[in-house]
Amino acid sequence: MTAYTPTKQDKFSFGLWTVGWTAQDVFGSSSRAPLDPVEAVHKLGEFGAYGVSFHDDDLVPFGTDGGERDKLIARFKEALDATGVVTSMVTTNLFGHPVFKDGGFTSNDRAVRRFALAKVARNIDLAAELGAPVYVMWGGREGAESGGSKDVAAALDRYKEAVDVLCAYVRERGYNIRFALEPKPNEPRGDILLPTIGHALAFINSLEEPDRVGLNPEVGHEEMAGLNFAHGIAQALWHKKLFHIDLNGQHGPRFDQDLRFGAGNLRGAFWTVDTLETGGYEGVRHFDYKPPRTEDYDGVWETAKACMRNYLILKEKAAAFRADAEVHEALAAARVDELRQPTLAAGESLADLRAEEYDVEALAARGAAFERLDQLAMEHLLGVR
Ligand SMILES: [Mn+2]
Repeated sequence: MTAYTPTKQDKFSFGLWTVGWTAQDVFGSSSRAPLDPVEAVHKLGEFGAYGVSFHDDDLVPFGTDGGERDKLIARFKEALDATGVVTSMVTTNLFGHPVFKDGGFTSNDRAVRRFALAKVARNIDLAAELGAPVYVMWGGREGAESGGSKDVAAALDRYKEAVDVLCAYVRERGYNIRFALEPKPNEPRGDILLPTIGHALAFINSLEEPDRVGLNPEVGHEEMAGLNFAHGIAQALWHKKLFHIDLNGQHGPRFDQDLRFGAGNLRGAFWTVDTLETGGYEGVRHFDYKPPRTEDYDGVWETAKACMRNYLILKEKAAAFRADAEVHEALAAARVDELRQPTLAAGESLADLRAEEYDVEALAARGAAFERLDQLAMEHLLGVR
């Protein structure tokens, strides 16, 4: 249906590592041949994507230097120019190479930490050159499998040191780049530092330049921890820290499935889109998923198109829910607007509340009327309203 055809105004973006994942997993080798980043840009542009994102190593294989590196970057830029696709985000791979087996910023090995910072700084220069407004930090290897191996307080000191040093670098260079931390509870490490949106928000408050740093929450990462993603991003928005987002699908607490957006927890995806569309989020709608190992490249492109299509379908459903007169009645019956009213009136103090007579039994007997409201949302999602 043409109504769900994405355009650049929808601001959809994909990691090169998503469609380019060759599908090796813990139990098996690659099921797809490597994808040329230039082909990925052309395909995604053709489908209506606005941007692409990449890890340094997605574009320039680890260890490639000098003239070869320049050549790879130059042909990538040509693809961007030819398609009008922009670099919407850049990040660093501090997890793939065995040198990062105990992390990058928080490795016990100081020499590894120094190499990690140098690797990030080099790639920040490339991000600035390509005009990427957001630089993501996913510390997938920053963590531990065992209790005694990691001094968590020292690790957080080093994490803070790394982010502070990089904030200062961006400021000194005059780069128009903001950082976004990506929380994840586990996988590949047994336990990862900054495991949830809440942990990362608290960490940001300890930084030297907290205004330069926000979040890049991912649907599956929060749902792996059994958390409500829509609530998580609503809180991130409340703190003005939702700098970027990773959309994908997950079936509850289990391994990181990285399904296409909309698969897995469909009701969660509905509220996620509703929160993004009504909560003042202005960044890209970025997909970070992995086309399943079963698929060839025809299947890969189906999943990429489906991520955008599912977002647009859910956006339409959420808007219809918000415009429905019966929903307005149900919202009023559920006192949803009343929560926006301050608990104390202007000029009142706690003494006024203590002096008031409350009919507690009557208040307790009052129904909340939430189920009718939720059923209306479900019926919009099911397509019967
Ligand atoms: Mn991600």
